[in-house]
Amino acid sequence: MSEKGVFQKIIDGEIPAERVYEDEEYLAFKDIAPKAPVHFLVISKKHSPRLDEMLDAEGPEAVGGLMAAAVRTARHNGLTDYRLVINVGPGAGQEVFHTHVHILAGREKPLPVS
Ligand code: D5M
Repeated sequence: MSEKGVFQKIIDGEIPAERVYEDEEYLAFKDIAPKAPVHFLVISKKHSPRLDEMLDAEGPEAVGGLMAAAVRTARHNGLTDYRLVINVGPGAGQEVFHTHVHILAGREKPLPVS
């Protein structure tokens, strides 16, 4: 069995995170190294390493569900204008292999995340 990843440890409460949204299926928390004044990460509690694998294993509903959770997180935190970023694969800058959506806000043109 593979070692538990950092985001799974956050879900399980084994390492701290500043939670900004949570429901039965999804969790959002502040990025530890923010690239914009507001920088949240949104994850599904059901582990999937990367977005393309999520699509293959769980179907488009899972991908749509994650995006909807990102919008709910933004609304829940009073954001109306923000950028959503998903890095898919190490060549695109993905470092944590638990599919996540970055929410970036508070700067006119948030920088790419990588
Ligand atoms: O983004 C992975 C992101 O995960 C990166 O912006 C840092 C963030 N990160 C890593 N560890 C933590 C913890 N422990 N709390 C909060 N945020 C964290 P990627 O798209 O994979 O490059």
